[in-house]
Amino acid sequence: MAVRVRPRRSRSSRAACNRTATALAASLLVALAATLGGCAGVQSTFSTFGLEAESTRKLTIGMTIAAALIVFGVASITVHAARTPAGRLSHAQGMRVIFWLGAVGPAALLVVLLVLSLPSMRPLRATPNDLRISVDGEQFWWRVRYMQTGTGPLETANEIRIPVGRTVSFALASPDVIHSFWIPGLAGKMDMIPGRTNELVVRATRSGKFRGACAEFCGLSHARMAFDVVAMEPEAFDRWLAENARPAAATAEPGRRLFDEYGCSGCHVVRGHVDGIAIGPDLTHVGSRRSLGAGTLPLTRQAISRFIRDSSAAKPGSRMPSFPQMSADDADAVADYLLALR
Ligand code: HEC
Ligand SMILES: [Cu+2]
Repeated sequence: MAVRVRPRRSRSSRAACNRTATALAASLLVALAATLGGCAGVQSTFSTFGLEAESTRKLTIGMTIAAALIVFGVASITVHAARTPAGRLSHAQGMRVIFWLGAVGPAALLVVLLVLSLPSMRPLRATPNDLRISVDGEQFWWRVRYMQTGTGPLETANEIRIPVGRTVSFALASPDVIHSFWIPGLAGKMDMIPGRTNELVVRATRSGKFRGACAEFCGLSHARMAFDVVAMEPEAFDRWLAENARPAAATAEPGRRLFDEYGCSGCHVVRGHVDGIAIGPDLTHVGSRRSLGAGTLPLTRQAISRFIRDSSAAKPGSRMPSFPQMSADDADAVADYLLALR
C-alpha cells in the first residue's frame, strides 16, 4: 500500500511545487512591472536631463549588469558542485576555485568598477558667472531666490526654472529642520541643513518639465513637499526671468480686497499689490505656477478655494492656517484673484 501511495503523493507535491514556482514567477513579473513603470516620466533617475544624473544612470546600469553576471556565475558553480557525484572533486580543486573566483576575481572586479566610477565622482565646478539660485527647504514648501547682479534677489516658490546648457549653482539651506533637495532626473540628493549652506552645481542637458521632491523625512507633510522643475532654452529662460521680475499686474476684484481683509499679507507677499511679510510662499506670480501647495494639488480655482478654507486637510501640519470662517464665495473670489496673478 505504502509503495502505491508514495508516487502519487510525490507527483502531487511536484505539481504543487510547479504551481508555487509559476506563482512566484508571476508575482516577480508583476513586481517588476510595478516598479519599472516608475522609470519613465517627470520624476525618475532613468529619464535624465542633467549631466550628473546621466553619469549616475550609466554607472547604475553597468553595476547592475556586473552584479547580475556575478550572481549567474555563483549560481552556476553552485549547481555544478551540487550535481557532481561525490568524490569527483578533490580538495585541491576546491581550493583553487576559492582562490581564483573567491579572492582574485572579486578583487579585480571591484578595482575595475571603482576605476569606472571615478569619473562620475568628480563634481561640476561653479564659476562666479554661473546662475546662482538659493533654495530654502521650509516645512513643507520651497523658497526659491534667483540671485541677480545689480538688483536684489528675485523670490518665487515651489517651482524652479533653469536654463539648458548653463551651469547652475544651487545654495541649499533650511530655517527649520533637515530637508533633502532632490531632482532625480537632474542630479543626486543634497541635504538642506539648518545653520549651513550646501552647494549643488548642475547643468541641464535638455528642456522639459520635471519634478523634484524632499527626500528627508521632515514632518507630517513631508510626502507633500515636491516642486516643479522647468528646464528651458536659455533665451526663453532669460525672458521668463525678466517677466517674473515685474510686479503683479492683473487684479481681480473683490479677491484682492478680501486678500487684505483676511490678513493673508501677514504671511504672503504679492509684489506691487501687498507689502506682506514673507513667512509663506511669495504669491506674486502664483497663477503661472504649475501646481499648488508644493506639488500637492492642481492649480485650479476649486483646489485653491479648498486649500484656503481647509489647508490642514490638504497638508496636515502645514504652517498655513485654515480659514473655515471664510465663505465659499469669498474663497472662490480670492482664488480668482490668485489665478489672475500671472
Ligand atoms: C500664518 C501665516 C499664513 C497666513 C496668515 C496665510 N498663509 Fe498662505 N501659506 C502659508 C504657508 C506657510 C504656506 C506654505 C504651506 C505649505 O505648502 O506647506 C502657505 C501657502 C499658501 C498657498 C500656496 C502657495 C503655493 O506656492 O502653492 C496659497 C495659495 C496661500 N497660502 C494663500 C493664502 C491666503 C489666500 C491667505 C489668506 C486668506 C493665506 N494664505 C494666509 C502661511 C500663511
Ligand atoms: Cu522636507
